[in-house]
Amino acid sequence: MHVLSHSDPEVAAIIADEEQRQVETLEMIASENYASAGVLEVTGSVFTNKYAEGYPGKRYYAGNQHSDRLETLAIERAKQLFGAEHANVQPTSGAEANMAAYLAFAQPGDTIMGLELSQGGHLTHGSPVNFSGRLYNFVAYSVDRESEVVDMEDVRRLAREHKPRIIVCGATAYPRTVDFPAFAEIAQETGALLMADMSHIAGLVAGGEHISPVPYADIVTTTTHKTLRGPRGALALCKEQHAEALDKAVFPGTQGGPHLHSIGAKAVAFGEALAPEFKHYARQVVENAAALADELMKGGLRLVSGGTDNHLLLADCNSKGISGLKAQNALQGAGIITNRNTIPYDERPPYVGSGLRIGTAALTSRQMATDEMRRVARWILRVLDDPDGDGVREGVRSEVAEFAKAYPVPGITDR
Ligand code: DSN
Repeated sequence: MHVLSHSDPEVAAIIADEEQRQVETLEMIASENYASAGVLEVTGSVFTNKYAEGYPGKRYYAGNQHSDRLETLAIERAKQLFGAEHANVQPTSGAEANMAAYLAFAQPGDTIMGLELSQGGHLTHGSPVNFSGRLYNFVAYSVDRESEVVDMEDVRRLAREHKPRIIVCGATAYPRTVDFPAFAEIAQETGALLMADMSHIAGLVAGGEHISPVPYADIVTTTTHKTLRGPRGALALCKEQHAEALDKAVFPGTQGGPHLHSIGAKAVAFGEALAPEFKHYARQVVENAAALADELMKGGLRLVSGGTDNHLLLADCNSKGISGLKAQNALQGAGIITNRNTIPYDERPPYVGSGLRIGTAALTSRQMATDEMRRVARWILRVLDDPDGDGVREGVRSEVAEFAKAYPVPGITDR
């Protein structure tokens, strides 16, 4: 911030405060991570200045010889990382990637199936307050009441009954493996296209810790900043036969000029994820989530579906007699940053929720391993067992701040 601290000290001070917050607290929001110094450098590069509507070799503006090199590099790395036939690296967010996928393969009013939002689905998978639910006829499938795992028989029954144009699989608050082969079988049987939104698990897929949707789905969308640890943005992958429809749906269908600074940062992140160390990272994320889950359950916190297969867990705060909102706020007071969520068949409204979503991707980027996760779990339990206790919260907060400072933060402490 050496330039900004002179030219705009007000903004520089806010950024400095945020850096300090990110160093001194434990970031456990399942969709967040720490981008590397390299990713941040490209995000702040001169490519932010350039317009490049179109695609490499076919732009609507001059001066794009280096933009073409950058975007082509990002495309090639994305294809290599996920073994995909075609990649579009222009979507600026997961919502826009999903919008482009629907635009490419469905007409307004067509039927699409997705996981119920309150059970772990995403806003863009058919919520009535989102463009998806307003433009398309979404039919929601559910998780089983007992196991709290996606009920594939429910998916099959609904797909046979409603004959959707697209079946969307993937979730935003779902701790279990997504059964892509089973979804593909149902899509094939009912004549639907299969779309996998792997936003949460993309880093695990890249690292070999979750089955890849790429061989099974017609189209795969993902954000690039969650477990994949890249810049804010998204990516869409598909089979070659769908490439033209997808590209047209991204530009000019839903977006204008591509964000080349983000596309360059995606190229860096894909390069990082192609390196052998990323496999260790992905493995550690999953091991950390399992250790955290084990210690929390030992302390009497019920977890939806009884545990986790991936990077996140969804705690049922009713088991501690409090709401998700109360748990989130108490933990924030103790320097542990999570987010409240609904749990399947929740009786509380979404703004309050009974659940707490907790992820391990960001702490694993700080080199924390299973011993640290068990320690963090014990802090979480101390706070949730006495959410109104100021002394407990303050005590945990100072222990957490002291502990957290000892661990490096990519993009902050290495710059
Ligand atoms: N809000 C993101 C998440 O936290 O999972 C998804 O859009």
